[in-house]
Amino acid sequence: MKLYDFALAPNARRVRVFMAEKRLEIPVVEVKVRDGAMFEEPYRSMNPFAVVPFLELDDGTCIGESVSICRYLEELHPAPSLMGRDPRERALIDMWNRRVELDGYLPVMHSLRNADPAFRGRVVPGTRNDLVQFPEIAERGRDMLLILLERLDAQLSDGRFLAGGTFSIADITGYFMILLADRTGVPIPDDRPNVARWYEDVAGRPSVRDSS
Ligand SMILES: N[C@@H](CCC(=O)N[C@@H](CS)C(=O)NCC(=O)O)C(=O)O
Repeated sequence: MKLYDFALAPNARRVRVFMAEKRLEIPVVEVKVRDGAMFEEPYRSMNPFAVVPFLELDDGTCIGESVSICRYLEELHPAPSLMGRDPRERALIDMWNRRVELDGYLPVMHSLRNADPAFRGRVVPGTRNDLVQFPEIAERGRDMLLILLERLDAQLSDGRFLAGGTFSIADITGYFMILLADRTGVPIPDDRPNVARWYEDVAGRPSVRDSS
């Protein structure tokens, strides 16, 4: 098995944190994303969506999508569990991970790509074209993030982690959402103390500290 990675990429870091929590060591191939290596062979055939991360199995199968890679690793190595130990836990963790990913991580990612000049011509991940950057998308991404943070602050008022008392994939997704938001100039608002406390807690985990 090999993980195709780019050290600075938040989605690749999500998988590396997941692996570190499970103490998994998988050989890593660094793809030079800034040079557009993912559009070249052999990477293009391995992952036609031209993004990292992706996981190559020993039989040549390639699995893209950070959450799908994590799902595969969780099933091979169930302990410690990061995606739930029974149907109830699995559903709740999946629910929080989806809420964070759909309502926060993706809007913020689109916000960054529509605001930062470094993403001109690269507005959609895994593409190079002349799509224009829309400031309105950047702004709406920030609006969506702030709505989500209000909801997460309420959720975190009586639990240490997003899906309750146990660290899970939802916390990993949430942590990188906050990092991306910071890059768009939106820090955690002062009136979201539970989010701030949770973020510091997650940031202090060795798996997270060592993933950069
Ligand atoms: N939904 C995919 C997104 C993967 C993605 O967007 N990866 C970024 C790095 S964080 C990438 O490879 N971008 C290539 C580009 O900028 O064109 C996942 O969760 O793995």
